[in-house]
Amino acid sequence: MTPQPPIRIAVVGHTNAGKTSLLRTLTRRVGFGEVSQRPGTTRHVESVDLDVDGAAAVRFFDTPGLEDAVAREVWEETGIRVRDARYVAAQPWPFPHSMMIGFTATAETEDITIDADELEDAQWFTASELSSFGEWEDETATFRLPRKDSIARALLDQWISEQRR
Ligand SMILES: Nc1nc2c(ncn2[C@@H]2O[C@H](COP(=O)(O)OP(=O)(O)OP(=O)(O)O)[C@@H](O)[C@H]2O)c(=O)[nH]1
Ligand SMILES: [Mg+2]
Repeated sequence: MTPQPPIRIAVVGHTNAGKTSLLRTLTRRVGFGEVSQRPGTTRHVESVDLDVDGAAAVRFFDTPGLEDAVAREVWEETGIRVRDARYVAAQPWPFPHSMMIGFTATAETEDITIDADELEDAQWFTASELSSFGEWEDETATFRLPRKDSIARALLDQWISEQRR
């Protein structure tokens, strides 16, 4: 019988939640990856197999914590350094196997250098500037807010109300 390829499972979650430790336990490989009390320990995706009868039945992928992924993506796509990434909410996304995950973070630098393959534009706006943007449906507006049912809008609305306090 031809061996079946292993089931592939990625372990994704907050930093320092015990992702690498979980995989060490599940696969009984005490030397897998690096475990520490510090956040941001796992820096790259790394796989580890769960063997059954000498063949890999499940291939797990350990991943960097979401907070690190946020900081790396913001840096790669805008050239801005951010810290204190904090999870706010998540939303299923209608493409297969996807989920939008919303974070806030504090910028440490302000200069923007966009990655033109990923972003069309990036700019800074104050809360009052954002409040004057048109609604998503208003095609006459120069700048429009995201749809009301989107996570992008929820993040913006939350941030605007915090700035007004
Ligand atoms: N009390 C307790 N501590 C745990 C458990 N699992 C992991 N830890 C501890 O939590 C800390 C983080 O564990 P890691 O496995 O490095 O967590 P991680 O999610 O891979 O972290 P990053 O790679 O930094 O995102 C370590 O000090 C672990 O010893 C658990 O089930 N209970
Ligand atoms: Mg880890």
